[in-house]
Amino acid sequence: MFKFNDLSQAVINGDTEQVVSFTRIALNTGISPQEVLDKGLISGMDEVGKLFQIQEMFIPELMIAAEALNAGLEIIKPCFTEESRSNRKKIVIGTVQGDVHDIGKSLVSLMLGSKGFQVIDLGIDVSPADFVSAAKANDSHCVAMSAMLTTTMMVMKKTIDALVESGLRDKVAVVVGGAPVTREFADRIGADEYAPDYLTAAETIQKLLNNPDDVKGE
Ligand code: B12
Repeated sequence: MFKFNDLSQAVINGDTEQVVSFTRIALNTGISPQEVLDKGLISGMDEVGKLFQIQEMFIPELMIAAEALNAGLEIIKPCFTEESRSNRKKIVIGTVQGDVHDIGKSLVSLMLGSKGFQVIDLGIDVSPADFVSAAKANDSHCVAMSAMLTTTMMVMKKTIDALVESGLRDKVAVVVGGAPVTREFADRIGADEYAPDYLTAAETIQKLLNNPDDVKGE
């Protein structure tokens, strides 16, 4: 019988082989991809975060755990099929400059893709200039930024400033997220929206792009 705890523990142990095998078992048992993600993979990574905080885990182990989680994600990805191809609005997404955390950003990316958006994922350590040129080159409707460090949060503000300078700010919605980011912070730096997790992120962006009047920057 499949137990979510076994999958979480495999993430904590950084055991890629087990993560892959338990993820497959869970999906074959008929458990929804959403549950496998939330109760297995992400809850394992949450525990890793706690162990890191109390110094029972260190950077190399964190990296191995992240790799194992990503292997599970690769198996789940195809389960999030697109709801419709009608929604081809373009979203440029990335983790801001100086920041290499990509798991949360990739989950947001995945959900947006499953909602039918065209997602241009710039990866990690993305400079304000790169966000601007990608938004311009792709004629994108939204720029979504992720930051996981208090030290990199302000790069979001720099990116918004760069969008203003390039004349693009009125044309693109800006959405921000990541563990240290709050709605209050998002308002303060002039973002249009904030979301605390990947599900809310996809819903929020969908609403925002379908109701452009709600875009605060306009
Ligand atoms: C895994 C991890 C790493 C891995 C990252 C591997 C990878 N491929 O991503 C590695 C080992 C590389 C790493 C490095 C570091 N890390 Co680290 N890391 C973590 C850890 C344990 C988990 C992060 C994670 O993946 N969570 C799981 C995902 C699913 O959650 P999430 O990222 O929050 O994303 C969700 C939401 O935030 C939201 N979201 C995310 N992005 C976006 C974007 C948008 C647009 C929206 C709307 C929503 C949204 O939706 C997501 C899904 O629901 C956290 C601890 C924690 N509790 O967060 C520390 C943590 C973020 N790291 C921390 C630190 C300090 C570091 C280092 C500085 C350590 C060091 N001394 O070197 C370096 C920094 C490297 C750098 N320059 O970026 C601190 C940050 C402290 C702070 N407040 O600044 C944390 C909080 C740990 C701690 N408690 O101290 N880390």
